[in-house]
Amino acid sequence: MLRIDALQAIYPDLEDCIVVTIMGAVAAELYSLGHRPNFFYLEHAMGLASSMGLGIALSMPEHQVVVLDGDGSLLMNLGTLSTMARYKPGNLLHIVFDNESLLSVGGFPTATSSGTNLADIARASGVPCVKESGTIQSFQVSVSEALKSKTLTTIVSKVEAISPNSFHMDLTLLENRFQFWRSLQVMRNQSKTRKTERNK
Ligand SMILES: Cc1ncc(C[n+]2csc(CCOP(=O)(O)OP(=O)(O)O)c2C)c(N)n1
Repeated sequence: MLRIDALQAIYPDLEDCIVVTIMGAVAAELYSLGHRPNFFYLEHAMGLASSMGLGIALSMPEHQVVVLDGDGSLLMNLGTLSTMARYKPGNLLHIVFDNESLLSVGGFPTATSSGTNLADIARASGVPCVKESGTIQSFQVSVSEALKSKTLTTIVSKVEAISPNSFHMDLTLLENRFQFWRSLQVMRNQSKTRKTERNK
């Protein structure tokens, strides 16, 4: 399975979600499908996309957050699984694309290529719903079920270690940062207005 095909299959589901990705290949692929102000591509801070997604999910419980992670990044911050499991935000979906490699920096093999099972680690960490998928169809179904379930879910999806045609993104980190922050503000204000309307 190619990660770009998996992303394309779930792209419509992501449109209204708050999306945080790791840097490199997955960021470039999502960007190539169409950037949105509610997408943040976390540069430099390898391993921390899930931590950032957790913080947003906890502070914006009425909004769905999706984190697009990688095996190398998750292996650098395995404690994130225990922390996510401790707080269990039902509005957080954690997707791990496991290509068994540090693809974005040349393709060095990671521990998942020699037996480490990230789904098992997520289960043992206490993540309430953990799924594994190796086909586009099962991936799409898992994502759509997770988004409906209101249960913290980690989906580990094996993908081929194939780089995007281009890593170019015509968006600087700072521009992305301010645009994303404003987009979260708009979402927050909209839900405040809806709450006020309901209470009238
Ligand atoms: C602390 C830190 N170490 C190393 C890097 C360099 N680096 C950037 S992306 C990357 C690989 C990420 O691997 P993975 O999460 O498996 O995603 P993939 O590139 O395979 O899609 C590395 C090592 C970094 N940005 N920060």
